[in-house]
Amino acid sequence: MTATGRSPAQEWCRRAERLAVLCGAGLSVASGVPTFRGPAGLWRQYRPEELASPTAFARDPLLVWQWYAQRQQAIARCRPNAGHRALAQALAAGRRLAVLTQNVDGLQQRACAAAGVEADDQIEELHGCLWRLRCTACGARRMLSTALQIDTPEDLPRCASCGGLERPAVVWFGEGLDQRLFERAIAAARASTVFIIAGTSGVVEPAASLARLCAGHVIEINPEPTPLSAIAEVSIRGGCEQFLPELFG
Ligand code: BJW
Ligand code: ZN
Repeated sequence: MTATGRSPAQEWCRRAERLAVLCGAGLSVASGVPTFRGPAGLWRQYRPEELASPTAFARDPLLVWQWYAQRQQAIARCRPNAGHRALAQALAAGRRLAVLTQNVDGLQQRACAAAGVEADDQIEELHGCLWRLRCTACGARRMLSTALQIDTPEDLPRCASCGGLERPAVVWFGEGLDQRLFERAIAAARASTVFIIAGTSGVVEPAASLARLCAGHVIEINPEPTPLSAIAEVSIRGGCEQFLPELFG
């Protein structure tokens, strides 16, 4: 604690000229969205690594689409939590904050919309969004407003312009991140004077390495240690839903 009654990490965040937050699945746990690598990360008998790949989609698009449709249905019932809201409120207050999210659930955007923030230029969806589709044949994109229900091959989503098979517009293993978006994320990480690693296992590259680009204070929020704990000046062993509001309070 400092003389103000705030922790050093709270003081850094309060005074930071430029903040960046790298978000992971842990941020959405309090909303009811399972993490990837925890015990609840399994779907049927598959690990996410076996489904989130271009090879898996080419081999069995029905299986992969059923996984995404089921996740869409579950996420549609979830609400943003206090962690998402703390970031949205900081953006609404005009903080220079870059939200670099690996999450594809769209909950941060919903929190921002609820706070009246149009922050498209401050939220980078590093791994895409499972509410967006992209045609595998012509590349046309569209947004979904409701979750898909996929039982048979006839239910697979098809492109309105060319009839091609659509896929979720997310980044699978072995696929590159959108280059311009990732360059903006690199610039935000380099420019940040405080960098918060919020609810990520820090094992998926290149997103994890963004945390290494900050020359200022690095703070981690995670109930468990991760490979990124070693570069964090402070590791807060707890949930984002409690500690993001505290850091931004
Ligand atoms: C809480 C909490 C609470 C719980 N509060 N916290 C360098 C070295 C080695 C390998 C590579 C490398 N560079 C690239 C690679 C290959 C690969 C990779 O990283 N592999 C490693 C896993 C070994 N990377 C790629 O393939 C990337 N592409 C790429 O690099 O392209 C260039 C290239 C091409 C070809 C060859 C080589 C290079 C793309 C990665 C795309 C990742 N996509 C996914 C799926 C997205 C779509 C979907 O959702 O279905 O993204 S995988 C999955 O992992 C998802 C997540 O965004 C990502 C990160 O997971 P995250 O968010 O950290 O979740 P968890 O579950 O792991 O952790 C949750 C954490 O929360 C835990 O720590 C809990 O303790 C904590 N927690 N409650 C706070 N309340
Ligand atoms: Zn098409």
